[in-house]
Order: sequence, then C-alpha cells, then structure tokens
Amino acid sequence: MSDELVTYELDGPVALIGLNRPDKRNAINEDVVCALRDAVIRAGEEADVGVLFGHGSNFCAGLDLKEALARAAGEAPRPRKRRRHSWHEVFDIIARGPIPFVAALHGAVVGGGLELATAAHIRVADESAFFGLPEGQRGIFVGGGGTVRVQRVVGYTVMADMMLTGRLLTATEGEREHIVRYVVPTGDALDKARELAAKIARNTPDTNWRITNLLPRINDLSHDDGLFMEYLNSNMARAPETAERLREFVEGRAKPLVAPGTQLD
Ligand code: 1HE
Repeated sequence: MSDELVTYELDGPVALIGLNRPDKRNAINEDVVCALRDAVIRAGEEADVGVLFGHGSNFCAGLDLKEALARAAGEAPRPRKRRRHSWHEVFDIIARGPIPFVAALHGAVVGGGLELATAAHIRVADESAFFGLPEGQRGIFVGGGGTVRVQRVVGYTVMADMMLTGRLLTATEGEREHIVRYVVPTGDALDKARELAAKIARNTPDTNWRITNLLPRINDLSHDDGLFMEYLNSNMARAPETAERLREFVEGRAKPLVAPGTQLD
C-alpha cells in the first residue's frame, strides 16, 4: 500500500484517485486537500474521466476532527488573510472542471466525505455505504460546499433532518434521496464506477464538458435565460468530432443504443 495521502493511477482514459488514510478512515486534513487538488488537476490534464474512491473500509469520515480541534482551541495558526476556502476550490475543480467524475462509495460517507461525493457527477454505493452529516453533533457546520451541493441533491427537508437529528441513511435510502444512482453488492462499487467511467469516456470530451459545466449552471438560471443559454450552446458550437459522430449514425456505422433482442430492465 502506498504511503501517499491520495493515490493516483491512470487506466487508459480513466484516472483513479484514492483517498489513502485508511487508519484515520480517510478523514480530510489540509494535506489531504492539497494532495487531492494535485490529483484532480492532473486528471483533468491527462484523463477523460476521473473516479474517486477510498482505500480501506470507508470512503471518507469527513473533516479531520483532530486538526479541527487544534484550530478551534487556537493551537493552530489562523490564516492572516482571507482566501478562498481550500475545500471549495478543490471540490469545484471536481464539479466544474474539464472532466466528469464518478464516486465509488462504501462504508462511511459522512460530513465532508458526503460533500466530496456530491462534487462528483455520478455516485455509486455498495451496500455497506452510509451517509450522514454529523456536524450538529460535533458543534460545527458544513464547509465543503454542502449547503449548496448536498442541499441541491437531497433538498432542505432531508438535509435538515440529517443535520438536526444526526440521522444516517443506508445505501438504499441514499438511492431514494438521489445521493446515489447505483447500489451494488458490498465490494463492487469501484468496479461499477470504473465500468461507468469507461462508458463516459466514449462520449466526446466536449459533450461531457457541457453536461458537467453547462447543465448545473443552467439549472441556476431563470426559465428564459436557461433556454437562451441552451440555444447558444446547441446551435453555435460544434466540436470537431461532432460531424464524424453524426456521419457514423447516418451511414449506419453507429453502435445501436439497444442491441437487437436486448430486453431493457
Ligand atoms: C478520525 C476521524 C475524523 C475517524 N477525524 N480522525 N466526521 C465525523 O464526525 C465522523 C467521525 N468518525 C466516526 O464516526 C467513525 O470513525 C467512523 C464511523 C467513520 C468509522 O468508525 P470505526 O469504528 O471504523 O473507526 P474509529 O475507531 O472511530 O476511528 C479509527 C481511527 O480514525 C481513530 O484514530 P486512532 O488514532 O484512535 O486509531 C479515529 O480517531 C480516526 N478518525 N474519523 C479525525 N473525522 C469542511 S466541513 C466538514 C465537516 C465534517 O466533515 S463533520 C463530520 C466529521
């Protein structure tokens, strides 16, 4: 096992990025944030899709509470100048960077771990996964973009329940609340995430970029501005690969969406 805080591996067009502090349940401290930042920037440069996962028996136990205690107790120096919160910066590179990310979740996906997971575009959980926002119990507040991202995924009612009562959601409950799109048997989340990533990598990078960068922004606009933005994007910009993709279909060379004889579940 590598002693790096975040592992990085390139598998063809897919970058595999693993949180690697299993003895601390992959809790995120400032060094992990820096290592994660390097990894996601590198993935954006050399891969078409990224997969986020956790080494060991959990995805991520959230904020490193030991480091947080040192700060709360005034033992760690506070930054002299205000700057953009490092977690926001990294999670935004994931959520609105050049490539899509799939998160493979298992065990604890709590606090900042859930915030990290919701920065990814697709989430797969195995049956061991559970989701929580124990900030209320710890006397702190979400700080990794959860007020925006987690709230947009699950809605206020569910987020308030999780934060106020400390309720944990199982993998199946997480699927019901749209935290995850796929639930697989324990131990299979990473394989499933890699399978999905390989599929996503077959799209054009340009379309993937529009799905991950344009859709969420349009979601924030009014109806009218959203349609205008869609018009600008669908009519005035064509990636170089587009004509070839369209020609493949028109000339009967495109892979069918559904193979002949396949029954959709
Ligand atoms: C940690 C952390 C951590 C474990 N920071 N060290 N997050 C939480 O409130 C979750 C806190 N963690 C837990 O509730 C549990 O550790 C787990 C349910 C995730 C896993 O339980 P378990 O029984 O497998 O492990 P453990 O025995 O509790 O912990 C193993 C070690 O990991 C232990 O260290 P050791 O030196 O005694 O071996 C723990 O101290 C350490 N550890 N979690 C630091 N989080 C930007 S704002 C985001 C706000 C939040 O993320 S709030 C949520 C914080």
